[in-house]
Amino acid sequence: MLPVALTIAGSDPSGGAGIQADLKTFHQFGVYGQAVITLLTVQNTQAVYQVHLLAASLVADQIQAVVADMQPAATKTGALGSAEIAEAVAHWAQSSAVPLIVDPVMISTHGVPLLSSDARYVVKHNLLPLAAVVTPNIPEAELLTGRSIRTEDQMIAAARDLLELGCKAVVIKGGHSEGEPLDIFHDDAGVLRLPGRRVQTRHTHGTGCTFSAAITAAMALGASARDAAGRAKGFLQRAIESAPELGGGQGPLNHFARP
Ligand code: PXL
Repeated sequence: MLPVALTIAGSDPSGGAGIQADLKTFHQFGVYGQAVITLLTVQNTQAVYQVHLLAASLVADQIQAVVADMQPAATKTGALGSAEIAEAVAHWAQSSAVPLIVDPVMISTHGVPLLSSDARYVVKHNLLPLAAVVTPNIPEAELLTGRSIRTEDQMIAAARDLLELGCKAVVIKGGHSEGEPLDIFHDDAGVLRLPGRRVQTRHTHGTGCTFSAAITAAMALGASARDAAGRAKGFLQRAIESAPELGGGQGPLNHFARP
């Protein structure tokens, strides 16, 4: 049977981030994608011009409609916008038995907020405890833990703080650090270092969405969180290295990269 994965996230009409990146990534991994929209952005590779949140009830209704008909094998969340939407998603996730990957998206590539501060509280206390994997970048991990993160030891300490909230695994993405990027995977079996190679490029739009979508797809195919994180890391490296150089700003990755 074709595995199904569900993304609950914002729309990026330029196709590089949000649900569009998630669906392309699911497809590239051979997984059928369902997509529930939480918010609409008006953006291209150069700027975000508008953000419109959907009503929380409309998000909840979309989820009910698709999962009642086709059970996903894994689910991910991206930009959630408001506390009401985050609560609706967490409420549903409590009754879902499949792995939940939470990408705690807070700002867009261009620095526009995609999560209010009261919604951040809901994500931290209602959604993270339900997650199989949480994938913050360094600024997001700093906001979620209140720690300043500069070193590998600080990344590990932040990952431990997040594990204490109840999630099963954490990947702190090191792309925002100086030098060669190092991601830290941490679960109850310990730390797995995921080193990468820094690519000198401006085409990094949608890296976080694509990474968490790749983890979700790999888990829908039956991989453990640990194996899924390793596979996602390889896919991301190749997708950044072969980015198609589209658009006049921060362009998309190559979603045709080898999974
Ligand atoms: O990568 C974070 C992100 C998530 N969701 C949407 C986005 C972005 C970044 O631009 O546009 C809709």
